[in-house]
Parts: sequence; C-alpha cells; structure tokens
Amino acid sequence: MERTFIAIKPDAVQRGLVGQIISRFEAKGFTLVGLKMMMVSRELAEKHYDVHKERPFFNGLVDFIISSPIVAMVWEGEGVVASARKIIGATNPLTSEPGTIRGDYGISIGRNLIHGSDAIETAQREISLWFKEEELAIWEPGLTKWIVE
Ligand code: DAT
Ligand code: MG
Repeated sequence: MERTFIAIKPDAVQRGLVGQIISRFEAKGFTLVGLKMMMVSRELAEKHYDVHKERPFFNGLVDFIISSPIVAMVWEGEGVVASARKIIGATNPLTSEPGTIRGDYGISIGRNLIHGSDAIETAQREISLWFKEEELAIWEPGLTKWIVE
C-alpha cells in the first residue's frame, strides 16, 4: 500500500494547528500508520532537505526546522502521495488555493506549516530516514470498506 511522509512544521505546532491538520487527512480517508512529536537534530534536517543544500534558503530552512518541535507522520492509502500534496497546497502559501492547508493558514514561504513527500520514491526515502520499521503500525481500520470500494 502506498505511503507518504508528512511533517507538521514548528510554525504549525506553535500555532496550535496539529489537530486541525491531522483531521484533514483523517477526514479524507487516509490511514495514520506512524506518528511522533520530536525535536529534530541538525543532521536529520540536513539529510531530509539534502536536495536543497545548494539553495540560498537552505541554512534558514534547517534552522527553522530544528527551532521547535515538529510532528512526523506516515499516512497510507491509495494515491496518498499526490493527494496529500494537493491537500497541503503549493509551496508558497500566498499562491496556494484556499481549501488547502497552506492556502488556509499561511502567508509566507518560509512558514508554510507542513511538509509532504513529492513522489513515491521520495516518500520511501523519507519514511526510512524518519521512522524505524517497528515504529509503524500495520493495521486496517474497520471503516475501510466504507471508504474504499
Ligand atoms: P515543498 O515543501 O512544497 O515540497 P520545496 O521542496 O521546493 O517545497 O522546498 C522545501 C521547503 O523549503 C519549502 O517548504 C519551504 C522552503 N523554501 C522553498 N523555496 C523557498 C524560497 N524561495 N525561500 C524560502 N524558503 C523556501
Ligand atoms: Mg519538497
């Protein structure tokens, strides 16, 4: 089953948006299989954002991610990688559609509330970077037959 890595960033945790953000993925019908609140080490943040290491915003981004706790999650479901990106919205919250998380709650690209893997291969890399296999729950919600035909 397809899985994606989602992180609620420090700004959203500080603003008390954890519950509302988790609710959106639950309400959509995806399954939560991993969840932990944590302070992120600089090493992990740098590995996670490795593709951006040459970009001018890299150091500020890493400083931001390690500045305060985040909530790391793994969500499961058919098409979850692309669908979660739509639920999250465009990178710059000023251009994200209303109805998306970034479109509803943000105005600044450097405070865009949430991370979601951008492709299936990226999701696999990120899930194994952030979670040990035994931290993930393998379960099928009883509601699945009412959500997936
Ligand atoms: P996304 O998080 O939508 O996948 P990304 O992978 O291009 O976006 O960039 C990772 C994060 O880096 C993004 O969520 C916020 C930050 N970022 C991206 N572009 C930026 C910019 N031009 N200025 C400041 N921060 C930026
Ligand atoms: Mg990205």
